[in-house]
Amino acid sequence: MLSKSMQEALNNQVKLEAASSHAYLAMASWCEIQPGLDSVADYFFQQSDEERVHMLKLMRFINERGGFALVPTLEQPIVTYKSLKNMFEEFLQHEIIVSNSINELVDLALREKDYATHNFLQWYVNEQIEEERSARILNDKLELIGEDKSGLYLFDRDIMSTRGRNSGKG
Ligand code: OFO
Repeated sequence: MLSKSMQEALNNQVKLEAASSHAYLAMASWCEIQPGLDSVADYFFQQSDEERVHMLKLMRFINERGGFALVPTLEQPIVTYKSLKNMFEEFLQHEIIVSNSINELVDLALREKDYATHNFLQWYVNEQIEEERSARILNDKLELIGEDKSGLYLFDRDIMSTRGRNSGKG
């Protein structure tokens, strides 16, 4: 059985995962209307779907453990970006926020001696290692490419192959 405080903290994480899904959907849509970024758009459509899976996994766990998973209200995310680089920086910052939030949850689970939730959260701990790593690699690539158009062409062409271990997980 979840404590009230753990239930509330997990529901906050549900909201953060939903907000991530929303933010990446907005990134996908923005990329789709930019010339030559079709694969980057696909990448963020998939990323958005993956975040929804993270949200659902949490919701099912909350309900299974005797709590009540709340469908959150969401604000409109950032919908336009001044550059692709700027958008990827936002992506990394967002993942860091999510990782910190997962760490807080793990900390709470330990303080409450809630080992079932602690065990459940390990999947998210591992997931965040991968997500941050992917976001960092993509940011580093864009840093190298700079304004080089052929580099950007290759970045778009190859981005789906960087999803690797992350894709389809849930
Ligand atoms: Fe839910 O993993 Fe990214 O945010």
